[in-house]
Amino acid sequence: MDSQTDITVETLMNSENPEIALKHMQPFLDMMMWYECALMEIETKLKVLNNEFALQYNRNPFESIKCRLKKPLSIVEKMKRKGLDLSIESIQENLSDIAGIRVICSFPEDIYTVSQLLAKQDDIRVIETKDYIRNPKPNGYRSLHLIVEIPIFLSNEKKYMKVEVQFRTIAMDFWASLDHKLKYKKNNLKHPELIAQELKKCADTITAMDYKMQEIRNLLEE
Ligand code: 0O2
Repeated sequence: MDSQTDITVETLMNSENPEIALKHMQPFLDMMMWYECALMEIETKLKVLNNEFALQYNRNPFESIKCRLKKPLSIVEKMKRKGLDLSIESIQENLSDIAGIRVICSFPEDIYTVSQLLAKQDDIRVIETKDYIRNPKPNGYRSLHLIVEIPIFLSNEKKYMKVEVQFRTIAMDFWASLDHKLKYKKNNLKHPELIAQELKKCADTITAMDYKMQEIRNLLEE
């Protein structure tokens, strides 16, 4: 480990000398830039697929994509929660959701089509797949998560960076944003269990609707 990278993010946050803090901040800023580049790479790959589909099959495999970089404070909180050392190396090794991209599709089938097309590209390494569509979470959460590694080409090196790609339908995304509110407001609610039950029912209803709409789409395309 070189003299810069063994400075932890925590030390940086506590530093009373801004110049020293900025100097030591550089490895962290570099790392965030690498993640941002990785996001751009995946976003471009997805856009290429979308353009190709639009031209060849007259249909878009996804409706929208949203990219996000985890906030530095959330990175520190997550590392602390997991009881991990806050070095740059440890952050890269232990967190796989610093760079996140959400792909919103119209139909469940499209999720598998796009994710497979992305996963089979020869510069992508799939590290982990969590299929919460085939195996929904008990609260009703459904999405397909891929943790992938993608190379980014810097001026003098090639680096593999991890990106979490979440695929879900429009309805699943709508549901997840409401469910996200429950997670943060749970302690201030009068009847959190009741809300959770109602959300679970909604999850099941929208799933049935997603598959029904897919059936109709397939009939229309026959
Ligand atoms: P945020 O604010 O969206 O970033 P890990 O991240 O690996 O430590 P875990 O639980 O093994 O934790 O990962 P998992 O299940 O793959 O979930 C990662 C992300 O999926 C979450 O990130 C959410 O974005 C989303 N997610 C997972 N489960 C749910 C759920 O029940 N409801 C909703 N709305 N989203 C979910 P963060 O960091 O939790 O949140």
